[in-house]
Amino acid sequence: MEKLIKKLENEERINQEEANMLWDLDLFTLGKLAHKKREKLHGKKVYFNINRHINPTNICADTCKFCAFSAHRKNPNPYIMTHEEIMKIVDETVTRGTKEVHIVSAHNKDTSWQWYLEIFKMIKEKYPNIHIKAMTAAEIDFLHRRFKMSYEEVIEKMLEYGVDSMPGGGAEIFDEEIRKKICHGKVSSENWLKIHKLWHQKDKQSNATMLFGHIEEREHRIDHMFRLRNLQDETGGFNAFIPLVWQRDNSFIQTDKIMDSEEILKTVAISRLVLDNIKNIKAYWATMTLNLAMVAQEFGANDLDGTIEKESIQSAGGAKSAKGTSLKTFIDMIKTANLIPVERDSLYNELKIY
Ligand code: V47
Repeated sequence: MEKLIKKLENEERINQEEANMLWDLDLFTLGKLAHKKREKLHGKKVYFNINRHINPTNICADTCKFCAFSAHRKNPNPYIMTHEEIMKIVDETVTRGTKEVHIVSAHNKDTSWQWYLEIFKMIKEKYPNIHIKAMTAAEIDFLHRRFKMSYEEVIEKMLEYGVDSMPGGGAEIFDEEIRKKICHGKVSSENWLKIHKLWHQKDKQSNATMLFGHIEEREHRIDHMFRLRNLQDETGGFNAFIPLVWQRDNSFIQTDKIMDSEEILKTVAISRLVLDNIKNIKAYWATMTLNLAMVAQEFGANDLDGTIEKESIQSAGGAKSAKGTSLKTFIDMIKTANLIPVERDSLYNELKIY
């Protein structure tokens, strides 16, 4: 273990076997190593953005067992927004200073591919400066399967219709056995990675998530991180890694395992140490609570995500994030921790240091 710690202190790259050994370190040793790396990259800065989440439909052809947002089974309120309703939300949020709309839909068979993509064109025509982060690899795969379009064609259309960057959703856990149990039929791990690679090859950027705390084991998280690190070596297109803590209410997964804060922080810290080629680790406050996301800033993370305004996916699973948070809350919490609040744009350019 001492050899491994030395290796990390010297910022040498670690292999998968070594990464799996890191779980045996106590939280504070691990946290110290990750924090050192985080400080080297970002100093005392904590990044966030002012954004709005929009989920145009919750009617889903897929049946992911971990999901409480989909209207497929447990959520009793199926909906699909009209483009006018979406535009009204965008008009309102722009007046409040939003700089990014993060648009993620369920996989709705009763729509056309135009319904999905024209949302972006409509927003871009009216607000060319608003960053559109939209279309998870899972949605791209759904349009490909439903409308017999190749991944390349869907991506061309996304570019034509105004998508600026891709969110990291749909990655879940790459291990094929676990994936089969929690989201059988959804985009495969191989295709999730392929879609992001195609997007990066267009000189575009994206994020990568990992859903954890359900039925996966620690080694599956490490495997997930290594598949991302390998692709990032090839393309360099990932902006941020986002470990999403699974919210368990209203779900079809049977497990008594509870993810405690120590395990969440260890996962964040290990991701900072393994993903030496992804600059930002996002402690997504909606799945961690704002308090733990702030603690995570001292265990390797350097970002909180955004103000969100309305959050529907994690809050359906029990998170207290339905109404987003305020800029003032972010600034107060970051300053109280003796860290520096930095508002960023969607691609991590600094906009304002508070
Ligand atoms: O892929 C679904 C996850 C993701 C639950 O790229 C759940 O900046 C926890 O990807 N508990 C969608 N997670 C959200 C997402 C995201 C969020 C914030 C920022 C970015 C970004 C991306 O939400 C899905 C799935 O993994 N999810 N249900 C749940 N019960």
